[in-house]
Amino acid sequence: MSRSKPNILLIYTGGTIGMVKDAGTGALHAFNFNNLLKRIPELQLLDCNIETVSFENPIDSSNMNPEYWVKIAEIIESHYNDCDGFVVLHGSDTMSYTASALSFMLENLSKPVVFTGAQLPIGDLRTDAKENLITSIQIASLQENNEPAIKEVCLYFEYKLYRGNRTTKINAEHFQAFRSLNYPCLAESGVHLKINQQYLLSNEVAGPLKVHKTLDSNIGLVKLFPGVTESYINSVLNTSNLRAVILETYGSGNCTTEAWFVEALKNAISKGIHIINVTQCVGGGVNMGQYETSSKLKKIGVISGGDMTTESAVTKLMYLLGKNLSSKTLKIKFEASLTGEVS
Ligand code: ASN
Repeated sequence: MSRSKPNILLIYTGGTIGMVKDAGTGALHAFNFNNLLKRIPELQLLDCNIETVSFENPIDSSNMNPEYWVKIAEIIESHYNDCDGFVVLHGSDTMSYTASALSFMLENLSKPVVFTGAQLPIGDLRTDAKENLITSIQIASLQENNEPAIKEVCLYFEYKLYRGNRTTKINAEHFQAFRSLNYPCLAESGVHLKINQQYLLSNEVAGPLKVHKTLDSNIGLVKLFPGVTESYINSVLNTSNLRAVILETYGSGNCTTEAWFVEALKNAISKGIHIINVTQCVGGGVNMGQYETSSKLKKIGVISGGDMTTESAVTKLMYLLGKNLSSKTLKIKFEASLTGEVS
C-alpha cells in the first residue's frame, strides 16, 4: 500500500452485511467477502488505500466467542504498523461485546478501530450497509497533523459513531440498532461529518500496542427478577470452575434483601468468587448504598459496575480474570475506567 493516502484494513468477520438468503429455506447465512466488495464499487472512490482480510469461514455474530476476539486482535496486531485505521465488519447481534472486548485487549491503541455492520444485507435494495461501511472507512481514515484523529475502539451505525464499550444493541428492527445511553456519541454523520472532539479518549498512549490474549470465561451472568429462587441462585454459584458472577440488578443496583440471597452471595465471596453489580436498566448506573436494598451488597464486598454496560462488564471481567490479580486489585481495576467504559 502507498503511504500518500491513509491505509485502511477492512476485516470481515461475517454478519448480515454480507449474508445471502438460502434458496431452499429463505434463512440468511454468511457469504463470502468478495461478493460483498463487488457490491460497493463506490469504495474505489474513497481517498484511502483499502486492504482486506476475511475470516476464512465468516460467521453470524451469534457464534462469536473469545477465541474469535483473539483472532481479530491478532489480525490488527499483525497489520498495525502498516495501517492507519481498521474497520471491522461484524454482525450486529454481538457487536457491542466484541467492541468492548477489543477495547480492553488492545492496550495503548493509537489508531481507530471502527466496528460496523448492517441490519439488511448489502445486496438488498434498501440496505443500510453502504452508508455504514463507507462512512466507517472515512472515519477510520481521518487524520489530524498526520496522525489518526480517533484513537480508540468505536462502533458506527446509522449516522452515529459511539465509543464501542458504551454501546448496546437495543433494536432488532430499526436501522438505528445501537444506543450509548451513558456516554455521548463521538461523531455524527450529516451533511458534514461532525466529530465531537471533547468526548474522544485523550489519554496519552504510554507505549507500543500491547495485545492481551488471555481471557477467562468462567463467569456467570444472572438477571434478577421478582420471584427468583434460592435453588436457581445456588445452582449458578455452585457452577464448577466459576470465578465471578455479574448480577444484573434493579435500578441503581438494588436487589432483594432476603437473608438467603445475601447469605448465598456472602458465602460465594468467601470462597473467592467475585460478585459484580450492574444495573439491568439501559441508562444510568449502580450506586450501592443509595437504597437499603443495595447497602448490604456493598457491605459484603460486591464490586460495583457503575454505569458500565453488561457487555463491557462481561468482557472486562474476562480480561481481568485472565490476569490472575488478587481480589483487592481486581476490585480496584474493575471499578476504575480502563478505556472510557465507566464514568
Ligand atoms: N444475526 C446477525 C449477526 O449478528 C444480525 C446482523 O448482523 N444484523 O450476525
